[in-house]
Order: sequence, then C-alpha cells, then structure tokens
Amino acid sequence: GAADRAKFAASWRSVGFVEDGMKVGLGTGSTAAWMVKCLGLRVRREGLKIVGVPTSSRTAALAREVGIEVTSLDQAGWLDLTIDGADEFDPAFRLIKGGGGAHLREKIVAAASDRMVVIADPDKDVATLGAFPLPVEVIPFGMDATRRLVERALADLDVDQRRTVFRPAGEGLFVTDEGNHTLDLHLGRIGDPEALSQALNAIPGVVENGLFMDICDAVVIGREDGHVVTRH
Ligand code: DER
Repeated sequence: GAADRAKFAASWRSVGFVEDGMKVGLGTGSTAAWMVKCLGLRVRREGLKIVGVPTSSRTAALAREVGIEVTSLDQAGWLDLTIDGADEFDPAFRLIKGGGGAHLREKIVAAASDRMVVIADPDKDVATLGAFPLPVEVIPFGMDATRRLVERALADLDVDQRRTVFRPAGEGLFVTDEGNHTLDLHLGRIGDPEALSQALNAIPGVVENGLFMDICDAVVIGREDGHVVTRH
C-alpha cells in the first residue's frame, strides 16, 4: 500500500549509503524491515561485502533470510553506520523510538556507530516530541515500585499528560529480547526531552528510555509517491 511505498522509497535510498567493507547496524520495525530486504538485494546482486549487526532477534532472522552475513556487536566492536526507523523525529533530529519494543539494543547499536541514519515517512516528522507514547524498558524486579518512581519524576517535568501503561502482549506483559518489560509513557508533549531522558535513566529499575539525543545524523523521508528527501 501507500505506507509501504513510502517506507520502501526511504529504505532503498538509505542502503545507497552502504559501501563495501562496512559494518552496519540493522534497525527494527516495519521500515527497517524494508531496509534489510533492500540491503539483501544489493548483497545478492552486487556481491556487496558487509556484515550486519541486528538490533533484535526478528531483524537477525530477516537479515539471514535475505543473505546478509550477521554478526554480534561484540564481534564487530564498532560500526560504520546504523540505519533504523523512528516513531517520531523533531527538527533537532531528537527521536522517540521503541514502538517495536527494541529500543535498548537499538540505542546501544546506534551509539556504537560512526553514523546513524533514520528512515521514516512524513507522519514521523513532528515539531515537538511526545504525541507517540515514550517507551521505557524496566527490569521485572520491583516493577510496580519503579512505575511509582517514574510517575513521581514526571510530576516535576514539563509534559501535558502523565499516564503510564505496562505494554501488554497476549495474556500477559510484553517481554523484550533482554527479558524486561516496557512501560509506555503517554505524555502528549515533551517540553524538555534531555531533562526527561536523564530523570528516567536515574531511576534504579529503569534500564533505558526511547529518547535518542545526539545520536541521529540524518533522516531519509520517503513519500508514498516515491519522492525521497534526505535531511542532514
Ligand atoms: O521500535 C522501533 O524503534 C522502531 O524502529 C520504530 O521506531 C519505528 O517502527 P516502524 O518503522 O514500524 O514505524
């Protein structure tokens, strides 16, 4: 459909940045899935010599399926480029990620890369972050106490709403690749993303939040008519 055409357009443009010999971080989500397929096409057609470091078990499975050599971040050490989606990006390229539940590994991989490129469609382009619920990865031990500490921290921060929901999955709670749970913060508007990110990560049971500050270097925006714009 139209959304897929936009995601494909951005994905195809982004894999043009990948060169022989690169170690590439592979993102998670529906847009990143298109990117992995496009990258696999280049590997098979051009014999592109790269290794991919996946940010989730499902991206690892897809990468292997399309013929990309997969390795671990520990094996790779450091990466040349990470390509990943985002739930929102603002004019300063600050991101909300984690809609797909993989933001912990995504942030580790993106931070361990010389460059990070986001691929997105126009509706991810926002003036202010926060309409999309902010995911926070939480260790299961004492999680309800952690949630109360998160809510106490939110009371002093510049946001419009303060509803927190543990992300459900099937009969129970969503479980991340690391065996943790995800607390989604419905804030409506985030006035000071840096302050929020630091306050959240200071709370003992919080592992990581979905705000990406000073990580994204460029955004490739695909439109459903196939038009692509790259912002640096
Ligand atoms: O979970 C994630 O971080 C995904 O990359 C998300 O941010 C974007 O997913 P989408 O491409 O399916 O919209």
